[in-house]
Amino acid sequence: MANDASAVFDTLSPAVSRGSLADSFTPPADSTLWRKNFLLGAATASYQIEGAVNEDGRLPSIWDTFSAIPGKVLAGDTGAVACDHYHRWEADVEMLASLGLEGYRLSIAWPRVMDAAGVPNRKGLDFYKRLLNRLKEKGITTFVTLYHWDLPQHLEDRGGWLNRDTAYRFADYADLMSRELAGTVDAWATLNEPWCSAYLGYGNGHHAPGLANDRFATQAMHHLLLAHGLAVPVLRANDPASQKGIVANIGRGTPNSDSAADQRAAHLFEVQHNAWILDPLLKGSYPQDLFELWPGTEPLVLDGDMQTISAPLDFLGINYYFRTNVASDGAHGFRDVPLEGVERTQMGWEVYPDGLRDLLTGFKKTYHNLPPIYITENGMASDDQVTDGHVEDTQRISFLKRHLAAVDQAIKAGVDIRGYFLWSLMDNFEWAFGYERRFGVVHVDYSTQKRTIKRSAELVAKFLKERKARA
Ligand code: IFM
Repeated sequence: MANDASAVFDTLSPAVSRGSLADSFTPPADSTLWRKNFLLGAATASYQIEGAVNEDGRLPSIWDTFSAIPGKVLAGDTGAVACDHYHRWEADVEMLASLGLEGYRLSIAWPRVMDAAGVPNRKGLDFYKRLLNRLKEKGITTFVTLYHWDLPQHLEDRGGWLNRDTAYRFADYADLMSRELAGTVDAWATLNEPWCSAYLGYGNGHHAPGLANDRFATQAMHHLLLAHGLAVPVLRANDPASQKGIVANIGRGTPNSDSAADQRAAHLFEVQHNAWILDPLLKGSYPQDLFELWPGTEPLVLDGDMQTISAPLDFLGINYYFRTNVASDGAHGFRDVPLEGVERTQMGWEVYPDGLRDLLTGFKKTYHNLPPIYITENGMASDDQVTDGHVEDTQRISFLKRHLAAVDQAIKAGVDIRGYFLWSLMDNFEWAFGYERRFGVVHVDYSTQKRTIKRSAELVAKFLKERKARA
């Protein structure tokens, strides 16, 4: 599976070659991460890296519209060029392979592959066919997300995720993609982080399409989950050999004190962030305390919807970044109480690896039918600079090491975790934060599009090379 990483090792920075940091990154001998079948890869998403928004028949997405509105995205950035991956994909695949990364999670831009009447756009489809075929040639396992937030604008013009019909249009899109790409995709994820699409897009307006209404958020969430449920059997029929799943962002909420009220607040936080997604998928019902929190926000659910949504999954993708410390709030059940003196990233997010372990082990207890898990995103943003051709992203190295250790602990506690994807392969368009926040293990100079492999990626590659040699 892994490729010859010699291209990277020839250029390892001196300190890595000498060993100290490298030795400290390498997992202990008894770590489950040494298992050859534990997939280690990296992830990206279409709008965040592709650019070429007006090329080869791509239609506008809600993010093109939203980012063009002054004040919506930091520094007025847009994804119009991004990492120019649409033109540089071949070199980017070489880079991925040279790092020895075994898996690549990418997403398809819905507005690139079909028009408003559902007619396929051959040029857009061919881009993904070339990309996926090349990844297969390189022996890289492919995880493809159908929807990572770039809804075609023509669908938003008809109500977007507030319109039930969008769920059926999504199933048509899944049908086209799985007929066209069958055989090149190892795992399909229907949606990335429906919580974010619903709450940031329709609940508080921080993301496209920029609407802010609690009732909108819950209805959008229901339609997103319905879209997922409608797509799963379509994917199964068209591409039976692949795995089918969905990607959820999960949040750890810990109580600010031992008081019963704060304990309840932390519970409600996790209901709102986690059970809101996982209960409908795995239990076929919405958690009722959710609507007690926000009376009157129940979505309209039609007969049969919950059965559709809870279609069996082959895998569950989990994205984890930070924890939130919460206290009781008379009005809404919980409020965020940021802790002082804790380690934070460029996003201001607290670094809290135990949260990943604790959530995963908790899910195993709560959901008797928990499918195999892939950590489909984990990583951090830092203000990385290139100095003498190198990027010393020390905090990220430590972050990754500690989160991988948390994954190992969860596996040892009995959770079936099959792989881990770094977010992200390269610095990219971080939504409302534009290009300022750098999540990549590869640095991108946006003025030249030069890629520079950061120290963290070198160390991951070194570990993968060592693991391959031991196999
Ligand atoms: O960049 C995003 C990604 O698109 C979805 N998950 C969280 C990442 C970091 O914010």
